Amino acid sequence: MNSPYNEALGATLIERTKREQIVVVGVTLPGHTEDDTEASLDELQLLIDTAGADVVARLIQRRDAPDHTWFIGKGKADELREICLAVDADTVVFDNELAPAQQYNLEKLLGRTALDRTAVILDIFAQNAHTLEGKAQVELALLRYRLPRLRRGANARLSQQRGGIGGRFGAGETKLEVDRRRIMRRIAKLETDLRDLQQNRQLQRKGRDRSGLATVTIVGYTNAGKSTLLNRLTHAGVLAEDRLFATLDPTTRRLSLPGGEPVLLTDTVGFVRRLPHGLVEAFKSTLEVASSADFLVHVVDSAAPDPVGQIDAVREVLTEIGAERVPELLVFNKRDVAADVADDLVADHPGSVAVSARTGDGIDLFLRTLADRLRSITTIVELLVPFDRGDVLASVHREGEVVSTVETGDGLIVRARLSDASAGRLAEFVVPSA
Ligand SMILES: Nc1nc2c(ncn2[C@@H]2O[C@H](COP(=O)(O)OP(=O)(O)OP(=O)(O)O)[C@@H](O)[C@H]2O)c(=O)[nH]1
Ligand SMILES: [Mg+2]
Repeated sequence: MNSPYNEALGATLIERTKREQIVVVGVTLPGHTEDDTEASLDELQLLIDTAGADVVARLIQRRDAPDHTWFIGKGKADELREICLAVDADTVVFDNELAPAQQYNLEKLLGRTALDRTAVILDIFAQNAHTLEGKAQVELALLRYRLPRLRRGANARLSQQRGGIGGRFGAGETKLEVDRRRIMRRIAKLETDLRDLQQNRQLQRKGRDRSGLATVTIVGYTNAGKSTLLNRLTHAGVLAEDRLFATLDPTTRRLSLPGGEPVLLTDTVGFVRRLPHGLVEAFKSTLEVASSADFLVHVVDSAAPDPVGQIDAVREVLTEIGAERVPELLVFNKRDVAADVADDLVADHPGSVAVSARTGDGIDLFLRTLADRLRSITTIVELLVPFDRGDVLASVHREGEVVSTVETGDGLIVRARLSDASAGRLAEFVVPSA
């Protein structure tokens, strides 16, 4: 397509991209290096790209503590204003979390929307939510983010500039009290809806537990290849793409492990550094598939700039959702493009495996390892089964592995490897261990 030639100017005008133009700001606080800040800004840039906007400039400042009013120093804030004018930016995004007052002050000074990383992540989640529950969870997180940021009469230029992430998240102008009440009502409604959905799911899960299958949840940093792995193992047909937070809603498939015992494998939402707390809170019911799982498969992108940092970030979120005690198998993925790194990581993390979910390399070993690990986490319990309870004996055989049986006068003493869930269901027959 030809660019339009402008007679009056005597120049060919290159059409400006329609995407929102963004300046990103990072602050290096004590305990961090400039490299940390750069890496974090790289990731923020990826997040912004995923949200559908372009980063046109970055600014970094080292500080002992955030400034109360501007987060960055006043001089730096003025510099930021100059940069915004020079590149004609629409929006400024801080990598650090801004307090509502800082956000407001910056918007007034800059004459443009000022946002933080949290807003960008919320925006991506909002674009990717598809199910009823996913949408409700995202909306809840959005409203909780917006509530303390409502302001009366923000400046005029801001209310004109709309659209893009800035338009969706800027402080903006509002009929304060009306909006506040409306938002609070909506939050209460969403909380009730989500509780209902969650109860529904718990009923379903109880039904699933009766199947006696172990539950395995795939967790990991966003874009690590979780969905690709689920697809490789079960032909689930889950959307996998080079995009952050492609998956928000859990998908569960049955997977047969070598040795025969099937498990239920679930793929779910990915994690990222500094995942907004409000989002984790809102996604509690979705994230429950991790905390209630018998076992976690933790997928790591070996080709990422800092795989170990990603592992730490994932473990932080796992702790936040109460899943830190669930046993985990580390899987270093994308071995096809980062063989050396993947192999080094395996050497550093005993018991882990390296795979390529894309090519299938290492998948056999992964499945055997998973089967072994699952066997070892199920405990051996002793049950006293009355002779007339053939049904109980049958479920022990179906759900676990019978190690030995001995006949006594009262019934059959059965020693079996059972998952905690199965042992719990058969509690009335379990002989308490001394
Ligand atoms: N080279 C290579 N690329 C892979 C491999 N596994 C996944 N990918 C690519 O990595 C990108 C992310 O894969 P997904 O499976 O969507 O990752 P995910 O962990 O589900 O990501 P989210 O759902 O967005 O958190 C896609 O472009 C995949 O094709 C692999 O083994 N090797
Ligand atoms: Mg996915």
